[in-house]
Amino acid sequence: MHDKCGQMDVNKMKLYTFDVAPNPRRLKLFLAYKGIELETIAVDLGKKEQLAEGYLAINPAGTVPTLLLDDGSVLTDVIACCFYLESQYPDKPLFGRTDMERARVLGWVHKIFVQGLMAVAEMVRNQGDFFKNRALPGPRDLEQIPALVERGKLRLGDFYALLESQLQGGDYLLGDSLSMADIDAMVVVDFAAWVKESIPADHALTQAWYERVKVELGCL
Ligand SMILES: N[C@@H](CCC(=O)N[C@@H](CS)C(=O)NCC(=O)O)C(=O)O
Repeated sequence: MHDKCGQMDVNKMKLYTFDVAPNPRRLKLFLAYKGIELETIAVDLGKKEQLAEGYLAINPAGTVPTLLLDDGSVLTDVIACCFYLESQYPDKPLFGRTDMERARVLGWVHKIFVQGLMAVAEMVRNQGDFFKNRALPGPRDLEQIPALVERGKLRLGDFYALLESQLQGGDYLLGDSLSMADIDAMVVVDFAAWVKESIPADHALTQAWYERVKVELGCL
């Protein structure tokens, strides 16, 4: 829907999501920080609602979140949803203020997804009954590979080392202000708690950063 000035009314969007899962949580924290309210429809992953025919017709990948725009466009990746919403709601920027800052935030968001979130996902999904035959998200059944739990743990250790090293440069991952990179990295730390992993005790900069970001995002 467009208003009289031809602007798209972004509040007519619908968000399909399941707040406790890590990717939806990235988006939830982004929305909360920026004060964006959207109509939200819960897709219960515990009940495998993401695999229901009706939902797959909207997002064939069978993942959450999915952002459905008023014109029928669909965005199925957190980074795409956030990047789009940032352009519609520029206040309290989470992707920097200049082209170079935007590029740096995107680079870190990518790194955190691949090296952090995927490392923990390897650990979470390749053990236990809940993810039996569901080792990757989406409609395809895939067997667990227990060796990936150990590999995920090693990768997570490298990820924590990366955070500690980056935080030598400032209070936040990209200098002196909060960005999407901080939200994503905090979500990875909390996701790792699902498999009883935490920030190593000797990573003082990361410990302090985690507490700071939690307060700033109202996650107490
Ligand atoms: N490409 C998506 C990935 C989203 C994703 O993997 N979401 C998980 C929840 S964290 C999911 O929907 N899992 C469904 C399943 O396990 O079948 C994004 O970046 O947002």
